[in-house]
Amino acid sequence: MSTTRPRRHQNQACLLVALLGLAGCPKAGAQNLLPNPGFESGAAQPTGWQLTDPQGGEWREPAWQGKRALRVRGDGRNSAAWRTGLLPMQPAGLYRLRFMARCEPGASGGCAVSGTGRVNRDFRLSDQWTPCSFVFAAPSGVSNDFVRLGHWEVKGALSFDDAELLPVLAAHDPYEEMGEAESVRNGVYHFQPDFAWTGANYHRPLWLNKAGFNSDRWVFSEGSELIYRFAMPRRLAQTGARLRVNVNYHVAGSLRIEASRDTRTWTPVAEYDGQRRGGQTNLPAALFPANEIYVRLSMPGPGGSLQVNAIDYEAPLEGLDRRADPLADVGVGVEGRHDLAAREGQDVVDREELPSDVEDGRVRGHVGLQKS
Ligand SMILES: [Ca+2]
Repeated sequence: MSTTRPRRHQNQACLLVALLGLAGCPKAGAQNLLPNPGFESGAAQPTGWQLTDPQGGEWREPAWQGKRALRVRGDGRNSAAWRTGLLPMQPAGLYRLRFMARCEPGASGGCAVSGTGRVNRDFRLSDQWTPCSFVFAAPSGVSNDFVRLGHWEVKGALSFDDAELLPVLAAHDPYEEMGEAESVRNGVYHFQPDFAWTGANYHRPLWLNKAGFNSDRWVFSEGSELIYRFAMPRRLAQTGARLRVNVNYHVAGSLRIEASRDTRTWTPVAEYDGQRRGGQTNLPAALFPANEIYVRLSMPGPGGSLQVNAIDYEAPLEGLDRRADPLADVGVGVEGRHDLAAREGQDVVDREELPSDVEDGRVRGHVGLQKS
């Protein structure tokens, strides 16, 4: 295994340069989609931002930069936020929300909340100004949403300054044809996402996103639907598959799990609810062998409310030489939804590479996230 490692990393570096070239020459920077992001403009109120509760905060000094910052305040039992109007976000687009935040002296409990109307991430803050950031996928079919910065059940005050919302490109490792949370080990493909990662609800296999998200779990309500597409490296066939889903929180309703080879015909796989909070199931054998499998999670009927914090998938692959490092020399590209080259002409001004790793007999994918 160790002999393949230097070659892989060298290839990776070359390809990255090529892809950055395709993306065009960086300009001064991509446009921050947030209004008045330093919170310095305005008369009685910061231009472009308003409080959800007029008593829930202030616009005042001290600031991280400039003179003013946004502040929210609570009694330990309530919540409040500053929010923008509707912003022109692309359906299914990837975005990074970044801001500076801190607890004011004496604040305790609760957490900072941040995100849009449909995607949230909590942050625990200290009394020092700290950069906070995460990347998320906007839901499909939603072209406008607001951004909010606030608190949940904090006793005391939190401050925010210098906020930024930028479109992001996801560059998957084209040699491994896998992204974050994907791996092949001993001839078996695994997808084991940790939704607390930098990219929140985004992973390469995510194909349709019509659900809410909070910090590290999907939030399902009436009409929510997720589809993951599991297409294997080198278009290898899956000879079977096993799915594990966990409902970490349940108020009402049920979660329906189905599988498909083509998104037209769906086969029931499982249904989970308050009594049966998830489990591990083999997908129907009639679906295999298959080059790609779609898995749909949806909520039938009205009035449902539940959350899902685990969606693990594994599939044995046909024709892999298990004696070798299984995917060390893959060189065939597979189209991804956020393929960097497919969005040629967009500006790349920054790059964050998340760790990739190679172990004996195991290749783990990674994804780089880039501002555009
Ligand atoms: Ca400021």
